[in-house]
Amino acid sequence: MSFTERTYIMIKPDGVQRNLVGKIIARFEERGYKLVALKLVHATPEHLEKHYADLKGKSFFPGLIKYMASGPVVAMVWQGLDAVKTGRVMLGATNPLQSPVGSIRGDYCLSVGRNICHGSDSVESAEKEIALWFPEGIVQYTHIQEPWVLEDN
Ligand code: DAT
Ligand code: MG
Repeated sequence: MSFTERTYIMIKPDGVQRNLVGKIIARFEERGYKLVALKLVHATPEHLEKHYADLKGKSFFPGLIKYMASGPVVAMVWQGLDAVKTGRVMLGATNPLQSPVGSIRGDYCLSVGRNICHGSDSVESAEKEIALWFPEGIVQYTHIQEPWVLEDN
């Protein structure tokens, strides 16, 4: 577990259309994570097929790509202690109906095919996803809250 672990978090087109961008960003800010990259992007199907390459062949894959390409997404990288695993806990389960209240999916959505957000499932996937969505690199800066959030950092 690293203080500087990074995860790729994405607000999907339904999250953008439903005006949930600010609320989702606020959860990561308030938890103590550091925003190190962010952009609004209308991704092509080809780009999304790379992002979801491990799901190619699943029956829902074509619908997933169509949904993800249907409007802009907010692509972000958040950094901090245990960012990958804790980020997934903050999102909730893949199926929103199985997501606890208090998680993002548990509070804001109902359907697996409209589950408003994405989070990397491992440090290795996070590295690949960050390279795919931010080939220009992430932003380096000192965040003034760090010593107030992380002990002995
Ligand atoms: P997660 O997004 O929780 O990492 P995943 O990587 O297994 O889940 O799947 C990626 C997305 O694909 C998921 O957020 C929604 C969609 N999806 C997964 N399983 C599905 C299913 N059984 N039916 C419809 N869409 C599904
Ligand atoms: Mg996944």
